Amino acid sequence: MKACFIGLGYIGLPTAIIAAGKIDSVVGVDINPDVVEMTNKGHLHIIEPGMEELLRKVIDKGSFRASLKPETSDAYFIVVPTPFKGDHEPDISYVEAATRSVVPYLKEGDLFVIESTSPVGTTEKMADLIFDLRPELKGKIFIAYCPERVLPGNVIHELVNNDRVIGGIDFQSTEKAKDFYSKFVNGELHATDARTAEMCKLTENSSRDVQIAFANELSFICKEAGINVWELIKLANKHPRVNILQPGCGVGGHCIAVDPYFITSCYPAQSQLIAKARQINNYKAEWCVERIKNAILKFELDNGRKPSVALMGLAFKPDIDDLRESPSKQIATEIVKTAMVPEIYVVEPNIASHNSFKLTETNTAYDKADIVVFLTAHKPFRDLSWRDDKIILDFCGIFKQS
Ligand code: SAJ
Repeated sequence: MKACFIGLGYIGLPTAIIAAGKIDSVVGVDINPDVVEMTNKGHLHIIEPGMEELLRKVIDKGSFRASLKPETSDAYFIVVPTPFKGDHEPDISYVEAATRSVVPYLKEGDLFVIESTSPVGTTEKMADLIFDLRPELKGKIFIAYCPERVLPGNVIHELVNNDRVIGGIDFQSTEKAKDFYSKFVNGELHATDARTAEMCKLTENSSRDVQIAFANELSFICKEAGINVWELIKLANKHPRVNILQPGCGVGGHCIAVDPYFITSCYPAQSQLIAKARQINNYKAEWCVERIKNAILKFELDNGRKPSVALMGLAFKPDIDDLRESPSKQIATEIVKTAMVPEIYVVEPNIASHNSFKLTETNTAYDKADIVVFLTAHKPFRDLSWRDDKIILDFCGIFKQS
């Protein structure tokens, strides 16, 4: 059995490596020559704990190799990005290009799977494309969609143990794809059709976005009502059937803040709640900026001098070094640019340096600043003690005092 993975990013590379631990031969394809060279030398170009050791193992075993071009295989996996074009419209041109790149290699009995997050109908579109170019393969190859659900940082465990949803363009395709994934997935493999599998991925991340928006909306209401939102949510969650998430600075990363648009751009009239949740979560960062600016103004009026400000955390969620689409970074950028204060200390304990922010160590910033703004709930911040001599804006629940 030989498998070919197109796209060696945050999902494609780990999946190819883990599959190579269980099957004879895997070729991982990427258009970036640096990625291919690095990977073949046993170096990981992404950050994922434990993955580099696994990469070296499968290279030594002879079951994994990276390449710039696809090769004749028994199964092909499309794991490339689906970015936006225009106003949050999904752009499936990478999926299409990756599909075109494997079409010449396809033969009777092969399996073709899309893993990339995709708008509903993409798998059927790619099936049409394949059969347009290779009509003799109609009914003779197996085509399915199988989204990933792993949490970055815990990929080795989740890739193997999470349940997966697998949807073929027909029953035989679903079964063939299930058979492949069963070689390295211990979680249950749930069979469905391609459109449901595509929608399932979008639904999972939209559901979380909507739930976080509810928590963020409560934070706006509680600020007006003079109620501690953290205490409110803790108490409401004592109800046996209520489970409210936590408010924060907004929603970041490359998944939850992105995938809902795949629904809203295709079904605008039917997705009012999902669209509103996106707006609320985006607005949360602006609301935080306003509150910081107001606190600076009030300090100046009360003390007759401008305050120094500490901005604690840039990553999009706690205890990681990933700043992609981070609302904390967006807030810090805006405050550094517009707040006319003598000193701003930017703190991100998970990275050594940053090209636009001068970073300060956690305790130094906490000691020196008049106003301390908690943006991301990193562990070193959670270890700090409350200080009555500071103005603390706690947007991510470090002390949960206001
Ligand atoms: N957040 C809150 N409040 C909360 C929980 C999270 O504001 O109570 C914020 C975080 O601070 C962060 C954002 O939400 O900015 C997203 O973080 P996350 O940990 O919820 O999710 P991701 O983006 O790291 O990974 C998600 C996961 N999806 C779900 O939990 C439904 C993961 O399983 C998916 O594989 C991944 O998206 C993906 O690739 O789609």
